[in-house]
Amino acid sequence: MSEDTSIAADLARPSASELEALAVDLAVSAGALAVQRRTRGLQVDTKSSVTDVVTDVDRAVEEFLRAEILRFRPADSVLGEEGGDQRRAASPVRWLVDPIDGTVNFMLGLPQYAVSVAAEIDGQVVAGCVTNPVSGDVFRAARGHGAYRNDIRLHGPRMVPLEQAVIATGFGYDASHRSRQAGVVAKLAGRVGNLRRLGSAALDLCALATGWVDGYFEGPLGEWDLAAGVLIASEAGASLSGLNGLPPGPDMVAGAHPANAEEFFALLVELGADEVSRRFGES
Ligand code: 2AM
Ligand code: CA
Repeated sequence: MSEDTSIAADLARPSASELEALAVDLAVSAGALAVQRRTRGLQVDTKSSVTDVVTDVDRAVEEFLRAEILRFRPADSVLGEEGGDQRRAASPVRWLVDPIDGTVNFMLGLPQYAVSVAAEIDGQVVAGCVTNPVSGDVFRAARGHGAYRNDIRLHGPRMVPLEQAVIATGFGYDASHRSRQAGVVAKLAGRVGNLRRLGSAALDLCALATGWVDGYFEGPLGEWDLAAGVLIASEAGASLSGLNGLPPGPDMVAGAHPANAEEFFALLVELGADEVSRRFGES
């Protein structure tokens, strides 16, 4: 390969650490934009149901992210919650962005929402950043290089028996699906230490990475909700699964300390968490 060709190949195939650095810049700037725009008031619309909301700020922040990605890396593809999949064949890199994860919290003013930015190479997530622009927390990871919260290395959740474990989960926007999810959670409540429902899947996964919760499960989610958070939790040392031997994905994400993950995942299957998630797609 000539020197010119190999330089071109390097540009087309960036390292995970380069993509992580760009993800951090993008997510931090986008978070600042969300906070600043919120002070001007919000225009709220609904999507799949009356409780599935989107604000003009979600759309503006996604537009900002798409424009910035294309400014730095014009050949890359971008998938975003509000703007859909914009495919370009020229680069192996695809970005997955959620401009605001926890939109209901954002609308209410509850300071638990995030910007999530992840980058895939050839379909594998290699870098990600989740920021909570109100608390100032910046969670990030590059595949093979560990996970960090504001430059503090993360080591994942505690190893505690399930009867002591604090488990986070989330509920969907469809009312009948939410009732079925609550049925699983009602049974789970008596089998684990306690429950948390914080309202942002991306931040829940970062809480798992940090050890602020001992376990997490939720499904279905959007790819943009989970891409960065799953990498951050995995790089911190948590075990992530989609249940029944499947990898974590939009149907289901579950995570815990490796030493009690199998027991936790088996309990979720026993309680029907996987069925509830799957049935949502059929309803
Ligand atoms: P959002 O705020 O970006 O919409 C709430 O439990 C969490 O799950 C939030 O991260 C929310 O993302 C996400 N969520 C809830 N229902 C969802 C659905 N049907 N599809 C995708 N994400 C969903
Ligand atoms: Ca969102």
